[in-house]
Amino acid sequence: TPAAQSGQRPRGAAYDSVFLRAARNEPVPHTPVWFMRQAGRSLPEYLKVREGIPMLDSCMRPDLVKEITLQPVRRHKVDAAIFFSDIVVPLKAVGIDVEIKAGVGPVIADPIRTEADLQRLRPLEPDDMPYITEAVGLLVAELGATPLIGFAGAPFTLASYLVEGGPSKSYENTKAMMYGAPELWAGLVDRLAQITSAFLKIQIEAGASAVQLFDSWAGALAPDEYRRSVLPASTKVFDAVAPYGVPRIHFGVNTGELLGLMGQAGADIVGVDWRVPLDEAANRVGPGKGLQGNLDPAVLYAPTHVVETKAREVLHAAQALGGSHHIFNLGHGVMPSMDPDALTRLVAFVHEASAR
Ligand code: 1CP
Repeated sequence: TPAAQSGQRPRGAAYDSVFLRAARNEPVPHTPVWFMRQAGRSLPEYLKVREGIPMLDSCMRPDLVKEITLQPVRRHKVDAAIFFSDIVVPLKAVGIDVEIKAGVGPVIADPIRTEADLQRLRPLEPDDMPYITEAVGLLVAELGATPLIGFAGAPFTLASYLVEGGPSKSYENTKAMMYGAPELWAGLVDRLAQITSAFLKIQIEAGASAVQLFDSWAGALAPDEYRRSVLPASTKVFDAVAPYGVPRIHFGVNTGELLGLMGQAGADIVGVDWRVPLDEAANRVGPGKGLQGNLDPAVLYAPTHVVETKAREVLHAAQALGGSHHIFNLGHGVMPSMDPDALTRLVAFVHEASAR
């Protein structure tokens, strides 16, 4: 579009929100906070509207996507909404037979293991996901000054589902391809970089004002292997959305050893799980980038005063960043069994304790 080509997007109603100001490293009245997996799973109102509707069907219904995305914003007063969808939705849009099984996760009917399999993975076209464009449009209109974060799965994490056929702990088939058939692997992550870039562009064009790339399982890789086999594809994704000028967040779990490389891929903000303190993460990521995180999600099961002590420690470590440039989050997603009220209290606490 002309806006993307000129590098200029109209400034939406959320432009001056605390979340987007912090993401741009501008002064903020308090640290912004949102949660991964805030949309769904732990909320009774979510379970109610989802009753009897398969996960991927719900992602294709703009009315439901809008309602589910708004639920945690209403309840917790978080500083940003995360779009309700899933990383495998664009794979379904290009014709991959994928289903999300309750209590399991994404399951792929015919895993991709050979060059012939790879040919089934066609590019994602801008008009392939009209339901996403519609849902984002409805949401942005309703959210007003609250920003909407769009997202996608990074090439490695998507590849792990496509090659294994479902969730995995050891990624043996994925790594067998990566080590043993490097050209096939390169072709796979290259196609996924295109699909992921196109999915992010669809969300940004429809009004999402930040994006997060989830490379949730990249922590399974040694830094050298990440640099050789994953970084080029993820870099392509960040480059593809750079012209829009929206903040780009890069997140993974168990990625302490990869934080520097994940920043290098082109992120403006690097997500940190709870295993590395934020001041140390800042050293690894280097100057000029923001950090997001990094309270251990399991802390939410402890009494309120403990949650608050631990949250204060995160805010304190973030001061190594010079005040702004920190977005408070958990080190990974909200767990289904968490008490939603503990999350609501945590949001209020972060706002209060970081007020300046
Ligand atoms: O029926 C249900 O409620 C299914 C549970 C569920 C939900 C609510 C799944 C299955 N996905 C989602 C939504 C979802 N997935 C969102 C919505 C917005 C929000 O965060 O609130 C997002 C951002 C995702 C992204 C996602 N899906 C990731 C990356 C984030 C992360 O947690 O690291 C991954 C790895 C997936 C795959 C996936 N989808 C669903 C599950 C249970 C899983 C993980 C399976 C596994 O362990 O491998």
